[in-house]
Amino acid sequence: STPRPGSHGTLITVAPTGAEHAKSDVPNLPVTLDELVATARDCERVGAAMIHVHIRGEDTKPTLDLGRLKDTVQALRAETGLIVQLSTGGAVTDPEADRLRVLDAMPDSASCTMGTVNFGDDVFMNRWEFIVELHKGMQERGIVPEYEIFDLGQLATLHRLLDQYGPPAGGRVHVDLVTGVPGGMPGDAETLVAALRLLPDGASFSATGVGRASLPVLLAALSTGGHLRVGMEDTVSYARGERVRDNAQLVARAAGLAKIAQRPPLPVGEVRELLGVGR
Ligand code: KMH
Ligand code: ZN
Repeated sequence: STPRPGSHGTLITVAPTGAEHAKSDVPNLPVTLDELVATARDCERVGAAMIHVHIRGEDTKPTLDLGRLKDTVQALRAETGLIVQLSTGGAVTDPEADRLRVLDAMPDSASCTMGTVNFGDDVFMNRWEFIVELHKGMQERGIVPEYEIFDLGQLATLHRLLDQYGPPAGGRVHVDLVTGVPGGMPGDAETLVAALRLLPDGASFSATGVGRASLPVLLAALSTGGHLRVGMEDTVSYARGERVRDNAQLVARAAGLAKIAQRPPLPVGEVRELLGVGR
């Protein structure tokens, strides 16, 4: 079969913070700008090329404050060579208007979830009209989307979006398969393979497994030409009974396994080409 785009090497994205873990439960979670920049530098050093960013306020709670988002993009650009992807998913409680406004921080890339999904005890809302607004907002601003897929039907929505509203900024389609969320698709190799059959032609993909799905999905992604997303947004346990020390520990493990799979971490320049991200 045709190799997937960029599949001679591996894009490693780090998702260091997320919106779900409380700093009080996970004291080593990066929540300040200094902590985020330090983590980003460490992760870049061991093989990450992109960072998926959720930020926190002074109170350590998730925020979509535009000024803070702009400062974060600027600091990450100044201090690292990483591709900066802001989350438009935010926290499950964030209003649509705030999530759309994230685009005004002008990141290189932004996440764009392809449908509503039960999310543990909560609901992560993504109405069709909202998805269209996000997609168009990114087209207008030249921001490259990463389409987040939590369940198989969301890939059908991605086809509908591209058919009706055309290709994203940058002209490439990149999908992140987020598995193992309670309410979404399970984190196992069989489900990953089922998802791949539904990808748009020529699309690249990364995969992530939440919690204990982390390693099985990482290995399945490596063996199917996919890319990787790892980080404390998705996993705070490194092994049974062992907490993650820091994000770089997860990136280093992913990079090591990617090398063993003969698909070493892609340098940022190649990832920019792969995703159609300029600078
Ligand atoms: N925090 C989740 C509700 C994204 O970043 O785009 C949504 C999420 C997806 O993390
Ligand atoms: Zn996220």
